[in-house]
Amino acid sequence: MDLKSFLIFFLWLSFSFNSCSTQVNDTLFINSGTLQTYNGSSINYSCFNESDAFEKSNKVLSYLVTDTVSLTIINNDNVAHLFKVNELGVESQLIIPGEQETVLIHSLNSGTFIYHDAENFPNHKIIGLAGILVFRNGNYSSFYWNLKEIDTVWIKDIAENNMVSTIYNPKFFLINGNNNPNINEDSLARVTGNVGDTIIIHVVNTGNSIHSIHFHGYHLKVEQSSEHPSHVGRIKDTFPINPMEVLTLELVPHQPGEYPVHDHNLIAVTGANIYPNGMFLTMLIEP
Ligand SMILES: [Cu+2]
Repeated sequence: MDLKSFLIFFLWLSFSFNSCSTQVNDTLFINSGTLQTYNGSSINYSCFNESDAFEKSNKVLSYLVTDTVSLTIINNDNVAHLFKVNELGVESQLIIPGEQETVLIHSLNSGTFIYHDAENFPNHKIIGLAGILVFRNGNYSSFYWNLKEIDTVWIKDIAENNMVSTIYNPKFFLINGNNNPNINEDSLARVTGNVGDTIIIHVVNTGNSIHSIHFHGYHLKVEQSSEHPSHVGRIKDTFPINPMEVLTLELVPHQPGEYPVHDHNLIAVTGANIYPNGMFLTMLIEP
């Protein structure tokens, strides 16, 4: 490219970037609270929430690829935290208790990402601090699954000694902090739509175990796989996902009905050894 063409290209690039980029301001609050299990125990848990009220699910951050996001993270906890998105090179300053930090986030490509607390890693992630970040090309029907299993002994070990026992034995299996049967009340998780719709499911694994999601009734297409880019385009019904991996899946339902979707690793459809529980919900597709 000669100098003149380069300058024209550069001016075009600056113009298109400036004219399309939108500044978006957003806020996350780091809160600590408790998760209630179905069998009555309370688990200490922390999340990135949208207000200073503790919620058991990390806020889904969803933006357009044309957005430049100024995200302020407020630490309501009594220990320091650090906000990080590995794939986008985003990392905050250390956020000390009672203080806040702001990061700028921008992605040239659409996709699903994990944001998490990188301070005292992985302990702060284990106690809950990891959520879904999406950059999208437009508005479409989207659902969000943050898969995470919980070993209550590890949570207690971290609270008391800031370290974990060597044996990992999770008993609770959650999607967005919920488990079967109440999981179907989570409108971010429960897939609903009509035959012929294009439905995107953003799946992240913020736990420590491998999960393998099995869809009944439909085959889905891999749109993005952070660990296995060569799987993009594959159409199938079971999707293994490693810890800290993300998947973007496309579903175009060909038939109406209510079909189950669940972890094929069957320990994950239990809760404290009782079945059915855990990562097990249904999809409702109307004609
Ligand atoms: Cu199945």
